[in-house]
Amino acid sequence: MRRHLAWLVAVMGLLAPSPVTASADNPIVQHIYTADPAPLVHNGRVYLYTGHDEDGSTNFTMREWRVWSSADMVNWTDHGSPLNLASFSWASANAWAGQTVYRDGRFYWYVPTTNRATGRMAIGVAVSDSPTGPFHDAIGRPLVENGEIDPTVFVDDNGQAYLYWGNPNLWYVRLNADMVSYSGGPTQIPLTTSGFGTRTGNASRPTLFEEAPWVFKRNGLYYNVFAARCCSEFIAYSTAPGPTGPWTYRGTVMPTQGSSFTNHAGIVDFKGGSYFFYHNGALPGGGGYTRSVAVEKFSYGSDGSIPTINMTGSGAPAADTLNPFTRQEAETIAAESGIETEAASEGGREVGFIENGDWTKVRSVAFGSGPRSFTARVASATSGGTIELRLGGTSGTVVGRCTVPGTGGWQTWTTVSCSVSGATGTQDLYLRFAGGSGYLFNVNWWQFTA
Ligand code: FUB
Repeated sequence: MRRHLAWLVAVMGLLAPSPVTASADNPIVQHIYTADPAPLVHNGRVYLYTGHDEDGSTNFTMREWRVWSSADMVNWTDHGSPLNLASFSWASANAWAGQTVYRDGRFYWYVPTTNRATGRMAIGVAVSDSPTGPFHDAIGRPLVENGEIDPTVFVDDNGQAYLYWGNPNLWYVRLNADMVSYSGGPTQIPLTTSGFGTRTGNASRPTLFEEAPWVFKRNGLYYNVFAARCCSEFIAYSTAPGPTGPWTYRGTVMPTQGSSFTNHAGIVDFKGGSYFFYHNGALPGGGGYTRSVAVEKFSYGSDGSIPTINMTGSGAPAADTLNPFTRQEAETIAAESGIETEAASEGGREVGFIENGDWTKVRSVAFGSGPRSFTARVASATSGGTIELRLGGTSGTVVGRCTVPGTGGWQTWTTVSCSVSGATGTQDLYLRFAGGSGYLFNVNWWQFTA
């Protein structure tokens, strides 16, 4: 998807106090449309599992799931798509809202998708030894199927895991320790107005619960954060003393905002902060079927309550700094304009489809007393161009210029270096790409030298 961010910067500037940086960092993924965020914290990183609204989607056209990760909540690495409809031999359409959980060294990704044989939505489960995949269908058939959607999985302190899902109802099953089978049958959680709020004007749905449950436990209290009312949805929550209830409605988390008629929440604690993930239609061309994932930081009340959280263009503050003296993937990005990512022949992904004036931004880069040189892994089937290293903005101070030659192919990689001066302290770094017309070059990774 080719797009430019001037419009986004202007619009998001209206939603939030003007950030110090020169661009909006929410939505956190800006080169494709994403939806239905499900964060997972593991070994000092937050992994973010999302859906992918295809360009031009007009009715939840979604064929694959995507993975992103971050060590600081602002710079997100694109890990591509390790799971798609073809991963499930029985699935025919609708790669909708899932969640990944970790247990005993493996990652289990629960997803709703259409069962070709029945034409109904079913819940599948994929498994991997790595949070970024590859994932494969764990059982070769739906784990559970009743035409309802949006699985969330929670493992209680005693090891009992629960799979919840539903729209229009709310169901759970007790998962076995293998995470790919369950004991007992699906059980319905009573949708009472005391438990899930009161909806008016819809006799068949008297409570606010619509879809997208997100169940977790904090300080002994069980939370169910869900998409409420339709449409447009808002995010609400209920709490309970146990994993199956009884639930008490606690109110709004995120009001209806952001030009998508759905919303979908995911919540984690990370590096001392609490973070609320959601989606909206904030990117150019965005809307109800072309959504984008965003994040806000928040604090629980002393009574465990979740405050009202509004969508912003600035997003979360950095939870950490980024070390430029270790190899950084070019596809680790806080904001961008014009670029895309694709698989690199050397492994991982690269930033590609770069044209003159495109850029990527990396936030909170800890330069310390200042690097002396910059190295990048690059390839170009044309005559290359220049990587401009700028501080604070796309027209900020240039601290280095690296020439990228033609290498004879888009996957013919070479390493280029250039000197750097004037980059000290912790600053936002912009890699601005310059050259002639057409595609210039690809970048796999970069690194500064002290
Ligand atoms: O993304 C498809 C569907 O839209 C999800 O399953 C729902 O939660 C809503 O976000």
